[in-house]
Amino acid sequence: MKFGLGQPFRRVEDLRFITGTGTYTDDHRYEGELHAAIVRAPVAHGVIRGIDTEDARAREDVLAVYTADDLAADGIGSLPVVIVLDHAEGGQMPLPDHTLLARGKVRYLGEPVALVVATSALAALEAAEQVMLDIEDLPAVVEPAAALADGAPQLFEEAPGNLALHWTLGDLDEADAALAAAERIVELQLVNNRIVVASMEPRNAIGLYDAADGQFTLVSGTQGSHMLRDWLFEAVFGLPAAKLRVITPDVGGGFGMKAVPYPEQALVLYAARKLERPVRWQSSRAEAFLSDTQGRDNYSTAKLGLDGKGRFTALKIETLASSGGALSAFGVYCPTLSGPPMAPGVYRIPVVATDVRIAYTNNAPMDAYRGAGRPEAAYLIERLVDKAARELGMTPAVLREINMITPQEMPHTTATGVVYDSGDFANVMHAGMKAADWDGFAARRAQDDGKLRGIGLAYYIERTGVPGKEGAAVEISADGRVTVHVGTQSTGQGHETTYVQMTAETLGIDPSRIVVKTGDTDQPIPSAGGTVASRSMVHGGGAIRLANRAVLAKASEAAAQMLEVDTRELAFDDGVFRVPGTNRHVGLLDLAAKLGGLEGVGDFEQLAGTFPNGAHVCEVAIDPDTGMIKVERYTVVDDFGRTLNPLVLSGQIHGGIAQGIGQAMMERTVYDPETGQMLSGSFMDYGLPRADDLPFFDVATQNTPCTTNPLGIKGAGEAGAIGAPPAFVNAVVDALSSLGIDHLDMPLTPARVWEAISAARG
Ligand code: SMO
Repeated sequence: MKFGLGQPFRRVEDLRFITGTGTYTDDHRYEGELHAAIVRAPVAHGVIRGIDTEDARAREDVLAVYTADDLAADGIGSLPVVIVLDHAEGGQMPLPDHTLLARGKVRYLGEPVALVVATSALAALEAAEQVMLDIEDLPAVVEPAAALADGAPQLFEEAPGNLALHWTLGDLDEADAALAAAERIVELQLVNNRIVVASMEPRNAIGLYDAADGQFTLVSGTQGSHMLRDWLFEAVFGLPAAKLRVITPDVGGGFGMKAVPYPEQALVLYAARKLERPVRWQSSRAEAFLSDTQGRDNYSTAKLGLDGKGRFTALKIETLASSGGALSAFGVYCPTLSGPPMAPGVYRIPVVATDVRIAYTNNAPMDAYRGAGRPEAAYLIERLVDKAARELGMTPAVLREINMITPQEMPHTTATGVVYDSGDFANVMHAGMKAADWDGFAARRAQDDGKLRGIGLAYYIERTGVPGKEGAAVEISADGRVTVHVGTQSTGQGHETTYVQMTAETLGIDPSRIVVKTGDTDQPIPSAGGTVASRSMVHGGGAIRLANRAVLAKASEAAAQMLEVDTRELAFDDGVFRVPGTNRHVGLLDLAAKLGGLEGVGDFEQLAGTFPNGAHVCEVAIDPDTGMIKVERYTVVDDFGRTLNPLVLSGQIHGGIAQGIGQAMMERTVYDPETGQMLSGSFMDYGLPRADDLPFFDVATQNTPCTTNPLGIKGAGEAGAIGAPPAFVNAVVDALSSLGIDHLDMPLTPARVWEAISAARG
């Protein structure tokens, strides 16, 4: 049995996870450890008049209570902003200070105000309750349009009118002119709803400090130890990054949210240094709802111009987005650099322009969530094209195909300046429709059971694996064990399996001998990015490929010497070097034993993006009396360039679809518009999809190799979450189109659907 690339090798990490023997941050215990709790803002907007810590400090089980003043006195800095852009009018966006603990004002419900450190988790929580906050309420504003309106309450002095950033892409005047010249304009207003990220394992951090050498260690669930160290440490502590070691053990889900540096990670380090004892913090689910970064939350108006033959001539998008009550590290990335460049989707559109205003609002900070901007772009164009097809009386497939970029046009540079290297969009779309039995839908719709049925198509494309470096090292010990070191972090994706597969194939070594090590800034690797933007297989895989080749190059030198031939006369197969035509040979593991070990380093640089794309087809049945939607079929055909492991791949797609349908069908973070109090602060109030909300997913690939990386792959981690929302909403709108409904905003809860049906029926 071969376990090479392309094989459905079962995930080696799953035995550990499903038998409860994973080792997460919370499983780490340290002698003399202390427990931290965060005192959080009980209101969404207000002036801090006083923080009374006396009762909490008086407790015997409390070692310290810290506020922003203590941090300032110790010279502690603020959280970094990684993405800093200029306003369209010129001048840099404001960078209001993101202190670890609120100073002077609180700007969102749950914002950290004080840190309590005690001898037990319970004592820390109790003492946190005893910290008395004197806060003068200010009016709150939770939606970007309201925040940008005249007279809105001001969050930051540095950001007049609550404008975090005004950003444009393309020429808006040119787009207006092209729209004015169009035969027809199709317009759509839509909301991309604010949602929580809901990782299964909430955030956490353990801070350790060695006073003898001034060395810090942070144990925390992250999407990459190295990137967290580099972003967090110098900004906050003013010390070189080498003074901090970050260890990331098993992680239960990240989805972008754990790529971001958080106050708590710096606070436990601060407290560990002050108290010279380990300090641990574990978020509760309630805290996660309030203080994890959230996703999406934008409001767009889009206009698509068409000529008399249904060809797209222009696209103009105006978007209002929310930054929340603090600027997160990549807070402005999703609605600017990530989403808008992908606005044209898979279509030839000569003129594209986007205008984006990001507003400060009194709710949780916004940042990346699975897809980070590309789902918003795909949702917009795929809803718009579907609406256009309906208005033109064309089928959704025909209108798409007229406008789709063809393989002959590859590489294709979009009007937004993105270079698509490869893809066969029309054929993959037809494959998806065939797999979904699109033609048989008319008969399924005709069944007489009182349900309203609809079928929806969406064709997504996204950009993954943005340019950057990644390093890896492969070590073979003298006793024949192989260790693969890499900096990309699995938060459930199955890297331990795919990276082992790659290595087993290249080195011809049994997979049971190979382990993958990640999550430690002390690893012997030349560089590390981390796991974001579906980059792990492209970047990490690229680095491991180079490291494996470096091992083989060294081994082949040694083998040639031993077998007394030139390296060019050697053949390598199945872990053995041979001199063809003779019986002289030596195994790689024997060589490693003789040499006392072998190692190779890979230093990989990815220069361009990859462009996974595919067809999602969703079929729904709606009960008109209750507004309940049942997803009856869900079919996907994707182009991922090359499939490394179909089992791991389909797991990624399944999870992504579940998150995408979750957003489209039931998820929505709700804040009271007057007070900024959260109305959806638990899973009793916030709908997360469960297994019985979803059908079996029929998932397949029809690959066109990617030309921008040596493995020929296209990143797959986020794709499911990108195609699903437009496919689902297109299906529901199709079901309701006979009632004259041409758009509904997510989430399509039973109440919203029922109301729309009732209103349409009068
Ligand atoms: S949403 Mo991701 O970690 O780019």
